[in-house]
Amino acid sequence: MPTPSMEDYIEQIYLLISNKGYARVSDIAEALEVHPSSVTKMVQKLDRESYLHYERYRGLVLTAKGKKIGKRLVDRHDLLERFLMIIGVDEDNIYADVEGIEHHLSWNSIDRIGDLVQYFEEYPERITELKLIQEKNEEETASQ
Ligand SMILES: [Mn+2]
Repeated sequence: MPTPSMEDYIEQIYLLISNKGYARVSDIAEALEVHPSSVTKMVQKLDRESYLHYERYRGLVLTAKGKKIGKRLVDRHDLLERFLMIIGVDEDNIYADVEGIEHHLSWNSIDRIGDLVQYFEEYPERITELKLIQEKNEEETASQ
């Protein structure tokens, strides 16, 4: 299994390739807010562990293994964003919070959160009920 840091790189590389068709070291460095030399080091590690290959003209190419895990990581990120959105987390906090938790949950927890998200998406009136509880709690907090 990739480490949390490897996961961040594979996730970003997968996103860049899906969105732009390629992933350059400079783009990865910018997206992850790290130094390009750190990217080069990690890319070599990911190459050694056969998540990707560096090809002279095409640049970084994910292997089948890299693509599979990359898609899973991007889907996990999206799911957790939907989850935080549904439970009413402020939009400004969502991205950073997902980045903070995504590597630290078991796939078991991710799958069960997936069920919960599906439940709320299939019964949107439950989201309205949850909102009422939130409003009540926020009013109580505000009046304390
Ligand atoms: Mn992420």
